[in-house]
Amino acid sequence: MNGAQAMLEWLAGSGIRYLFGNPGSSELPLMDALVGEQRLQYILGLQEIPVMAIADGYAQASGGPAVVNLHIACGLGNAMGMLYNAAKSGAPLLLTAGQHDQSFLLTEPILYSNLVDLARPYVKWAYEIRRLEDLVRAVRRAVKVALAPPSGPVFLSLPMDVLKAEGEIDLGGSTRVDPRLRPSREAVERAAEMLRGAGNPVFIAGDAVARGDAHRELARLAEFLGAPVYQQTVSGTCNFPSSHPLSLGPLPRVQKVVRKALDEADLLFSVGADLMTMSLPAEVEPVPPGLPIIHLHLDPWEIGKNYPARLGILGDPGETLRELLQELQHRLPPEKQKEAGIRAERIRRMKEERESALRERARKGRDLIPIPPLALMETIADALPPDGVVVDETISSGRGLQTFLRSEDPHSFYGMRGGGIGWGIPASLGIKVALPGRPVVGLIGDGSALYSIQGLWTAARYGLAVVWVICNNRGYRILKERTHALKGVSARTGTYVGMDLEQPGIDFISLSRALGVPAERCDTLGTFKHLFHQALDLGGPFLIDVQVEGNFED
Ligand SMILES: Cc1ncc(C[n+]2csc(CCOP(=O)(O)OP(=O)(O)O)c2C)c(N)n1
Repeated sequence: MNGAQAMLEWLAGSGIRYLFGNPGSSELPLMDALVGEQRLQYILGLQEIPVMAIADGYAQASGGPAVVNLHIACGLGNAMGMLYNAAKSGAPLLLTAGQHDQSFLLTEPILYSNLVDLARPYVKWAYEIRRLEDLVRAVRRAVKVALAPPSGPVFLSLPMDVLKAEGEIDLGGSTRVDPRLRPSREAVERAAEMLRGAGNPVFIAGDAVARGDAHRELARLAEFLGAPVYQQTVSGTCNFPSSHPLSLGPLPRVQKVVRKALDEADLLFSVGADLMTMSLPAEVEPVPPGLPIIHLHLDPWEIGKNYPARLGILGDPGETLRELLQELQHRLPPEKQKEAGIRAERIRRMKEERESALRERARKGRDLIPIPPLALMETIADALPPDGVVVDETISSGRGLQTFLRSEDPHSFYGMRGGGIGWGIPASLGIKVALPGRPVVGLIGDGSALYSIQGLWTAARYGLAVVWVICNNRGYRILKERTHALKGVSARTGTYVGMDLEQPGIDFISLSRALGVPAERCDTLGTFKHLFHQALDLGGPFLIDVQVEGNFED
């Protein structure tokens, strides 16, 4: 066996079924070893942005690990933005890149760089394998580290001489670390005592809830205490079922809105959440000063990161919430249980009022041309099959989406945590590979789509039935809105430099068809509904270019 064959043998033997990549000459021993390999399918992306984001989507939706192979310095360089996104979402993935033969490195051959240094800021562990004897140990360790909580990408550089070297190789097994960490008895008792004393507790659910499959446990505790549940700002998954009567949806990245949501709380329970990712600084602090916080997370970095946690608990959300509920069931006196019931009823009514007000706003736009994005979001949410999976890179068009969506299970929604656009088209492909039985719909801004449009070809090549809805406002509306808010020259003149995608306009239909994906354009919600249903039934990839309103309200 040579190094490349040993690596594939180990991966296949550990149950890994896909290798996502884009090759170059330093990866050729690996490409050669893939010939005839039945257990591992190579999925080709036409540039490293799509490759990395496909792998990120796959890692998140499958639980990982995703395995990626890229081409040396510039291949890795192209992937950095999406590697950043994957690191932010804690995607368990093994990123590899070929390296030149080690005897050659000092001469600085073409495309050479120190790959470990390049990858290091965004991975949990980075290493260049120097000897064939170390290969299996390094791969096994890398996969273990990627999966162990807090999960995330790892990097291995694979010099060509190691991939080509031959020898006796003991493949051994693999190590998986059980992540279901339980907190101490004392921590559970203290948390129960704080929650018991609260008159107005508010919960924020983070991605660790969905990852740990703890919706049910969180719902039970929220019901028992009559606490509203918000999802963290910039959620990567569905952290709490949207139809639950205590679900008040995701917190927006707007400090003053978050502050309003938390102002009346007397206790904040952050369950597996990041407190809190914002886009721009603001004068208002989103968390009221002095608000007592219980912060539960599997990642110690997140606990008390920005706001002091009166009680920080390292633990698995599901395991901890189960114990906490048991403890509270012993402690909560009947009058407190009654108060919880009254609070729950108030929250349920508030949720209903908010939803019907938003539906009313959407309803007013249903017949307008161009389509107001809010009306489009309502239509999509209502037309989505119950087992549908939404991948969201709508940027400004998606406001209201999560209020309309009936996202029930952790896999029903995926959003971009990192903020590097170009993620949505390819991420939806990786999610489809991981969840082949579920309808996957990618909602993508026209600007974002163009960073990784080659991803469409991969869908056509491998028959991945994703439906993409391009929210086409012919520009970078979010940037226009934010420039406008500066109240400078743009706001006075209505001129926004570098934010229009017109003259020439971009023909998404030709672009999509050229890459092998059928596509149609529509201007009305009626046509959209028709096309959307057809696309969902097609059994192959499809792209709908929806012309939406590009102007924005002051
Ligand atoms: C890799 C990367 N480059 C640039 C940006 C800056 N950026 C943020 S949003 C945006 C425009 C998004 O346009 P579109 O997808 O059409 O959504 P819209 O704002 O029109 O809703 C840009 C360029 C970014 N976030 N990431």
